[in-house]
Amino acid sequence: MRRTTPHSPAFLLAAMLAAPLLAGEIATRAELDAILDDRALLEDFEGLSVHAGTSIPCPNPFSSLTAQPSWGVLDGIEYYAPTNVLYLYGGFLHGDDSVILQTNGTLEITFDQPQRAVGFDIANGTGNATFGESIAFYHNAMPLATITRSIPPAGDTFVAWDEPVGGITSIVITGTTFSPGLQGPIKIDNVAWGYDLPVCRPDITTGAISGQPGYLVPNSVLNNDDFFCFLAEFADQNLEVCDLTTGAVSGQPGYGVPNGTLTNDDFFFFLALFAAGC
Ligand SMILES: [Ca+2]
Ligand SMILES: [Ca+2]
Ligand SMILES: [Ca+2]
Repeated sequence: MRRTTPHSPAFLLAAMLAAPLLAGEIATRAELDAILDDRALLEDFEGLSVHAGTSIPCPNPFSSLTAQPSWGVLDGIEYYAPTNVLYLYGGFLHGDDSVILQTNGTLEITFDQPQRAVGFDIANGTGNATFGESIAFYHNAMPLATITRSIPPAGDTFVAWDEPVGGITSIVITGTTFSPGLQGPIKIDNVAWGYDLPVCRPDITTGAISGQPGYLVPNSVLNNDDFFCFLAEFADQNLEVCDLTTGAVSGQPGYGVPNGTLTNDDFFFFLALFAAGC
């Protein structure tokens, strides 16, 4: 069957250049929940009872693989403190008793799969010191964003990031100011994630010729065949492959969420995926 290419090379180049920036901070837990939808996983660290004001050291790194099964730690995520002890602390969050994961200096969170969006609470359990924290999000070695927060005594803050293209693979939280020369405590709780993205989303095929073996079978290689395969499937109105988003504007509702129709927005979204590489 003869295929038509819907766009000229000049159009494709223009589309590449017009591809929007592809990520944004999520302001509220309600917004994060809306993105994660029914895939949401929530780690509240309540699997172990910890008396208020006391702490229990945990394995470091801490994950479902290293924790006692009875602690009920969720799969797919690891917490690691590279310079200090990691422990579960019986503290307060939003004014209520809560078990909180705590360390000093630096805390690294790593996911088994790239995540569309991730968020969590950071608490300040002290009565008199303001915490300064920096929260850096990564896709593998590539920095995505760094958010800094000042958290007043006995307060808490919510931090979340949306990375629809490529996803978040790790987070590094650093206590920046507590007292001179001392990196501050890091206390996190209610970590939410669960929207796995394929490791290489724009890798959709092995070859570009419909009907050949390997067509629409990803091969862990991203090249022009994937691009031309997308074009062909787009021309054929293949929703399963090509419906990637509702709109083309990062941060708007529906960004990165399929909506059952194919428009230029889906095409731009794929271009952004392709340009981002793997
Ligand atoms: Ca908790
Ligand atoms: Ca491929
Ligand atoms: Ca669409």
